[in-house]
Amino acid sequence: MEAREGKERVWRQSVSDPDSGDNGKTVCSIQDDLPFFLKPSVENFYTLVTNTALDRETRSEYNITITVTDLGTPRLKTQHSITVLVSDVNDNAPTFTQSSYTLFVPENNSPALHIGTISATDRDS
Ligand SMILES: [Ca+2]
Ligand SMILES: [Ca+2]
Ligand SMILES: [Ca+2]
Repeated sequence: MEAREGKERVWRQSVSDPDSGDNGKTVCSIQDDLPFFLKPSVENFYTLVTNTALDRETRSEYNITITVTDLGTPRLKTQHSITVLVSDVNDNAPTFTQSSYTLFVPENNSPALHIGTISATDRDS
């Protein structure tokens, strides 16, 4: 899902509370410092959705705590943790570790003489 623009569905879960009236009504929430939000779908179903593009090379793992609270008195709550792993997409071109190289070779060299080494890396996995 990396690099795709927002609104990606990550997870869907139903919650239930066997009590009646407000004692059985539920509200779900997650931490608000994450690039995800919980969208209510049909009754008692919530969908976890991304609200921005994710970048695996910046952050590849998110731990989300989902809290479900009822509206009774006193309010009762249950928490559930899920881990979201951002899978890799090939969105980085390989780069050389130096922008330019100058190598020296003596004249009258023998064939197959080792002149030097250059290297390149790729941020994708
Ligand atoms: Ca990326
Ligand atoms: Ca790449
Ligand atoms: Ca990537």
